[in-house]
Amino acid sequence: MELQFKENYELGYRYFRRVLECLRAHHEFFRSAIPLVASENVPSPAVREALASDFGNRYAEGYPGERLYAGCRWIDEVELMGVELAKKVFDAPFADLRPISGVVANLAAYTALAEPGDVMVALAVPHGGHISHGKRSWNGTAGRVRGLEVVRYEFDYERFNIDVDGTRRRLEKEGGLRPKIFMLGASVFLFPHPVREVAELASEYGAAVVYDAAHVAGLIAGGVFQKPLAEGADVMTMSTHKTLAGPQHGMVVSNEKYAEPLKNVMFPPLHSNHHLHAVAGVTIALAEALAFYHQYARDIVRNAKAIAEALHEEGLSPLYEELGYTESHIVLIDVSKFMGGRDAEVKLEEAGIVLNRNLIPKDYELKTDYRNPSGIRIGVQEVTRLGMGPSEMKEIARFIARVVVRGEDPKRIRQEVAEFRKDYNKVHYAFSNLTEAYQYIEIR
Ligand code: DSN
Repeated sequence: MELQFKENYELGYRYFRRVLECLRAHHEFFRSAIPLVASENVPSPAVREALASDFGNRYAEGYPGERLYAGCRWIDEVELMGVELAKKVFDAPFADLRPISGVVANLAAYTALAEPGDVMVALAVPHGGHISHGKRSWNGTAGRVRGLEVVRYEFDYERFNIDVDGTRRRLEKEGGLRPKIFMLGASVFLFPHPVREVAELASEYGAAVVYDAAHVAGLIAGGVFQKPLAEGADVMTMSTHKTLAGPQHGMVVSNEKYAEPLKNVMFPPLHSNHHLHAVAGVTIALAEALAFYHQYARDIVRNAKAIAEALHEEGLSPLYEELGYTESHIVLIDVSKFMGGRDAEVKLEEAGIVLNRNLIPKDYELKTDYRNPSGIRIGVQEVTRLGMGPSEMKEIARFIARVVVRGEDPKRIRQEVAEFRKDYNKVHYAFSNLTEAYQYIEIR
């Protein structure tokens, strides 16, 4: 028995050490890499402090001020500040910070606004829609978990946007469909969605408009994208860690009409506890948004356009040049002249450049395997937060072209990427940035 205890201790200790080694290695990698994944960001040191706080060890079921737990005095105060800030930043009558992710925020909207079997119109995943908007046969959350019947919007490839008239015609032609929700928002989100037109179509069916702002929440907060609620959306869902650089969490804001239904599904149906350390982190991120995002959001879009232009000059093919490439943080690039999107992703990671492969419009006709699509997706929100501007976008474009266009050995570029990154290790657009962006913090 003694021997068994000793063996278990040693085995446990080996795992313990290895986890900590992996954490440290991850930090080292990101400290010296170029992070271009469009759905990520680096939060401020204050957000990281909130994540490490004791809020993360407590329970606070219910809405702030109506808790079913003791010990929530400061938790309540923080969450109520978060609600106030979210209402102000997104100009919304109602806000709820309890969804623990963007997917759960969408699930809350589906649950509050529709019943299983109801119809929802959403972008297909290959058109940029998120998996949580997906239909049952694709294992999407809306179909598989909430039992919604998901039908897709018609899509205009020329404008990379929703074709509202085409969708109207198809709904009329198919007859009998009475959508309850028109979903907007996407994971590949280059240009603002036609919210007004979709809201008009939705009103013909008495349906609600939900706008998934996960990718563009920070841009909306900074006033450079579109204002979905003012343009006719009823509910706006989001995750809180992409262009809005908070911790991984979710949020819902809405007009008055849907406040009670949303509040009622957050607890008890969808959450017991709602990750209070993350709520504190979101509240800090919203305070930073209020103070800094008018500039941050502008800088993001300026950098996205700059990197697209620079990639074009380096011989790559960023899409939608005639539309100015993008109005968001995302650029979509066809790399098929040189290699598949998967190979580009792998080789670039070897060089220390982290981004995603992505389907691009021509893949729909070619029926390309989604595992090796023709494109890559870039997001510049994180490098912008590290203080980079248009001249750094040119340097990044050159690194990418050396790997993808000129076929240089990525391992030889890795060191140069690390050198380039040395000067960009502070988080900008934050109240306090004494700790480096990817600094590993030991509190054992
Ligand atoms: N799947 C993420 C993205 O990359 O867009 C969002 O959840």
